[in-house]
Amino acid sequence: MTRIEQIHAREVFDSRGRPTVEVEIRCAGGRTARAIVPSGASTGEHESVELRDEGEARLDGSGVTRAVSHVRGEIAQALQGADAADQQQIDRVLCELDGTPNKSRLGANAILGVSLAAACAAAEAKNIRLIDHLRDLWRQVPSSTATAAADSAAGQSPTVSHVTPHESFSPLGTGFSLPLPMVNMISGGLHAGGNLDFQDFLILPVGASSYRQALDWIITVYRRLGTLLEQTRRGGRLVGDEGGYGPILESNGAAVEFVVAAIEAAGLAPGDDVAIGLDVASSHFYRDGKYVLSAGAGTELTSEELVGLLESWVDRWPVISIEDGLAENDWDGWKLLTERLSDRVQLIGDDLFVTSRHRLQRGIDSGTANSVLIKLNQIGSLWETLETLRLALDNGYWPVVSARSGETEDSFIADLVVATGAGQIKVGSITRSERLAKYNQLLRLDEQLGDDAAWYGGSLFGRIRRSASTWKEAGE
Ligand code: 2PG
Ligand code: MG
Repeated sequence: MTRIEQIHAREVFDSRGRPTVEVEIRCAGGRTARAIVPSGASTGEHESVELRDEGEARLDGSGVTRAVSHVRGEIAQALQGADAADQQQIDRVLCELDGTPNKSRLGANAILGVSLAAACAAAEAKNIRLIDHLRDLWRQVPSSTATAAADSAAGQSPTVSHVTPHESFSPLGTGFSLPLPMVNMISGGLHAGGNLDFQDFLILPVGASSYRQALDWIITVYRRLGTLLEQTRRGGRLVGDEGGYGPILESNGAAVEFVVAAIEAAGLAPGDDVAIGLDVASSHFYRDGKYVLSAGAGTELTSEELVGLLESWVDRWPVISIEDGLAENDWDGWKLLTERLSDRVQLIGDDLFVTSRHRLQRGIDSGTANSVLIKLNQIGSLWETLETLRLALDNGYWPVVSARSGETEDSFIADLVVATGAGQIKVGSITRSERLAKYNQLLRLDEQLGDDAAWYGGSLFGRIRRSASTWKEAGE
């Protein structure tokens, strides 16, 4: 019943009105399912390649008709009759057919669309929930040591690491769990029209006792923040690509102050109830070895100075998570950041690792970062994404499953994060339907799974979770 009978693709549009790939797969027996591929704006240079119709006048070359025709042609032919439930084999065929290390021939958007639609179609054909099928797949993913040994046998990067530089929360990855959401409140960088350099100022409801309570808190903080920003009269309620506010403020730090004030205005305790996260997305303002900040008076910082700035923020505010604090190729800067802050902060590599297990392995071997952002379209297939997730958990790195700034109504990652028990999700703000598609699906799963799904909340941060009094004292 899971034998693939037909693969179809079409061009649809994402939340920024940019074309993207939708794939529909029909299995024997007639069950059909589809998936839509997301797209980033602050993309890392090591990401898999999203194929666009560059050079064409239509939609300024942003169309994806070439990727779509690859699905309808070569890919459909290669996978005719394949077993949609055998994800590893499907993704292997896709990667081999493409034949490049970064999926640039057929396009990672074409490949991922097929990869995800296969998983959805297999669930349909088996007549089970997507989440149950994803759990079946997750259980099939070998330990990272076995995968590395297979690489080595195939003559590829034979690194087998036994280093455990950080310790994440051990129940992660072992059963269904509802993720702690990390939610964008204020947007800057490439996602908003304001003046802030840092891309995301987020909140993590670490003290919430359930997923639903976490959402209630987030929505309340978001509303209070809107009221506070409106009073500034400088782009107050205007929003960025992910629905976070995109104001003009006097400095990047002022954004954190507003978020802390909004948490308090919501009647919650900064640090104990709701902690702060940042996505610095620093690769986009890294030029010639310097971090060039333009908010406020503007300044240029060395890696060490930027680490010092971030450390001062961690002392001053309840910052528990920092993503891409340093740029994608600044491994030395990252090392310093890790040495200085990994005991107190979740340090997420996004552009740094691009969901590649090879880049993550380099991070593990060199003791860099302690967390990895997991974005399906960075690597471009479901099976490879699961392998990276496995590698992260095997080595004590916190995984954070993430959407892209260009999203759609597809809620696949909500099922993925619960099925793998990865622990955290980052989907953007709490407004706009392409974001709510995921939050609402998590509400459904929460209800359906009941006691079968764990809620770890902030306890997954273990020893790095500090109480409000700790950061207040340190900042004084
Ligand atoms: C990020 C993502 C999502 P983009 O940097 O983490 O916020 O942005 O999809 O533009 O890369
Ligand atoms: Mg990022």
